[in-house]
Amino acid sequence: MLSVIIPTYNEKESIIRTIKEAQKSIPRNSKYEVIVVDDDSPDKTWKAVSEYKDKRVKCVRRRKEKGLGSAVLRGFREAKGKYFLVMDADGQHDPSIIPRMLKHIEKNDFVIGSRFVKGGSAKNWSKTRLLYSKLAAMPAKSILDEKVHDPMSGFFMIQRRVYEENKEDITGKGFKIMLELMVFSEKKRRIKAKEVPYAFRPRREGASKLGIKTLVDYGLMLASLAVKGRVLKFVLTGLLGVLVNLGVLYALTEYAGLYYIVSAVIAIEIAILHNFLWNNYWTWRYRKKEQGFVKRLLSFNTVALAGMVINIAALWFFTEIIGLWYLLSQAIGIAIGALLNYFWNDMWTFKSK
Ligand SMILES: Nc1nc2c(ncn2[C@@H]2O[C@H](COP(=O)(O)OP(=O)(O)O)[C@@H](O)[C@H]2O)c(=O)[nH]1
Ligand SMILES: [Mg+2]
Repeated sequence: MLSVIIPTYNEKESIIRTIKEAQKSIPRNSKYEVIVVDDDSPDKTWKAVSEYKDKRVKCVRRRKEKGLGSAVLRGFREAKGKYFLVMDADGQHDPSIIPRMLKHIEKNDFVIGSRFVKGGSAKNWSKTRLLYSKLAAMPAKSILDEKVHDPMSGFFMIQRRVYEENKEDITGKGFKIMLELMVFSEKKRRIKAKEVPYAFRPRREGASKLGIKTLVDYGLMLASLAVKGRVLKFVLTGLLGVLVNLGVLYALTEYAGLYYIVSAVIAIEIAILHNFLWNNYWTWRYRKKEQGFVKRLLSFNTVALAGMVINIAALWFFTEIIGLWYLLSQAIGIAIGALLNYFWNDMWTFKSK
């Protein structure tokens, strides 16, 4: 059975049309239910839904809780299907791709309605809006293993088990539930996602609820997901690498009797190799990597060394030219080096296939 979950807030004008359109798109022989989760909308969206007499359609009217993310989670909790589909009420998500989504869901964990793969579009968007949207998607892509062009899509289908596996972790505070689900899934196993293109349509009635606050929430959510996922692993690896570096430096100098500068060069290289192995087998573990092992190793090594040069350059620049205290300059240098390493490795060394 397919459970279609539609969160609503003040969508009286379009909800019924959206439900009808979705019903028409679901293949005749498929069992389904539609669950509208409404946050006690002042325009009485809940009433419109309950007056729509169809046993397969139900409305959850939440009186206390508010928010898109938690509404979708509520829908998941109510859902009885093997597959869950989430879509907007406002007509932006074209349900005619549902049959294609259903075709792919058996073999995938996520099937994503995508504006940004071939065949997909967001025609009524201005160039700037499109650019913003793609920019906002970039950090989201970098915290995912699976290659996804539209990680912020609100139109997606999942296997029920994806929800079951992650229901303890997921908060619903952010409004990008799919992204949250993907990040938490990828902490547990390799996932498979398929993007199905569709043409994003203009909102039919009413107004978007997303404003500046949403943007801030999005930033916070990304930061928290990053810390819980890949970025934390990357930082931990780096810290462990420092210990390895110091240990090898000490051992080679004290026990092997090497000149300490020679020990340091060897220690740096060993620490880089150490970091590479952790990042390859842990931080970016589940990503299907495009480059072979040796190429990855060389790429990782190159950016690590380049990062050190840039670190020293920044130390010099901020101390001599800007006049900062040298330890502060060094902290800035380390930060710049770490960012360079992270993004280089994400976009190049461990680039996804
Ligand atoms: N239950 C519930 N639904 C919401 C809330 N905010 C937005 N929605 C619904 O979530 C969907 C997406 O919201 P929308 O404003 O269209 O976002 P946009 O498409 O990004 O502009 C629509 O169906 C909204 O009615 C909320 O706080 N609670
Ligand atoms: Mg919308």
